[in-house]
Amino acid sequence: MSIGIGLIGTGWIGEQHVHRLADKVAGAQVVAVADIDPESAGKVAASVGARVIDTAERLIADPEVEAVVVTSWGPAHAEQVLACIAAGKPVFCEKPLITEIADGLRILKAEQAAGRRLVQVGFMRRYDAGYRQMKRVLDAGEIGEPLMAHCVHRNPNVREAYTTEMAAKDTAVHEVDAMRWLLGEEFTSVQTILPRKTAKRFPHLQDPQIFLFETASGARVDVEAFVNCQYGYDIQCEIVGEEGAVRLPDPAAPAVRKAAKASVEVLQEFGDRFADAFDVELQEWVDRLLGGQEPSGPSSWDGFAATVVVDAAVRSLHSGEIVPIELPERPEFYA
Ligand code: NAD
Ligand code: ISE
Repeated sequence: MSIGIGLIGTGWIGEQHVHRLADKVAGAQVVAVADIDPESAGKVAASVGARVIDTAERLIADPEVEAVVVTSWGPAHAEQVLACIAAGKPVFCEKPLITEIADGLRILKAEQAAGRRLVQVGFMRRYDAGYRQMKRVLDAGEIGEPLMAHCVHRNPNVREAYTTEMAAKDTAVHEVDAMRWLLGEEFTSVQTILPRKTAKRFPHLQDPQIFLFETASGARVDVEAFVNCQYGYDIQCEIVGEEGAVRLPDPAAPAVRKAAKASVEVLQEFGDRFADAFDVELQEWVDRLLGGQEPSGPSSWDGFAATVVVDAAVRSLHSGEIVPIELPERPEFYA
């Protein structure tokens, strides 16, 4: 048994997900792709024997497409997800679910009106083995009540099109989701702190940035986003509780001892660091759909809440002030 998948947006991650779905995920068949760049769509479609459909709207309506993966650029996500909900088709949407808060409210309303969960958001860290181990330790109460968390998100470098606001919206948004999930509570305020800028950046960019969050229980979470660190793709996380601390393990790698040094390779790409997490994320999504179940991963509410949080971080970036984070009450539908 397999499910027919249509994918919208055949860029960097779209192409990776197409191959993941075609070659690794059991029970998935990529039947069609769409992209505003027909050349890109044609190339990716040909590599897996899928059809090219000329618009996202027609792909969503296509009878062979039973579920949709959205990997277009962020500002296009909301309308494409809303069209999937209107068509009653499950949709896996890469982060961010939305770029405008008003669109998030429209998605929450439409999905609740549909009466069942149709949307899953691509926050893949929830599927990473190391983060899942941390979650088990926290949920078992092994370190007592969490008091503080220290997170590091470093990329070796970024494209010139990467803007200062993307440090929150595109990069630290992963920590926002991961920490909401690990701690099981919402953020209530944020302050964006701007350290000395690295010389190894495009001139328009403020890099690095530090986000200092407070949670509803008063825990503090600091997130360093440093996207031109040069040396590799490095994700660190430590949660400190009343009785102990838990730290995200680094990916397993052999330690080499040579020429008076002991060294471990640092990965260079997020595609490599989270390859297994992406596989598990899509496999679990497909398994749920094939089993006739609603998706169990990050929901529309999670996608909405993450954007509300990073939106406040961007306001703090501009004002320098501590900015309160005001989330409406979570609907029972997403409990
Ligand atoms: P990209 O620019 O390489 O690809 C985006 C593709 O979408 C392009 O081919 C573009 O032509 C197409 N597109 C844009 N608007 C469209 C529309 N209206 N209809 C159809 N196609 C459209 O970008 P990317 O790096 O692949 O990122 C895509 C999305 O995935 C972004 O939202 C990004 O944040 C997310 N992403 C997530 C992760 C992760 O770690 N989970 C990593 C990378 C990217
Ligand atoms: C990118 O969009 C991602 O999602 C990566 O996981 C992140 O590390 C990077 O900073 C973002 O630009």
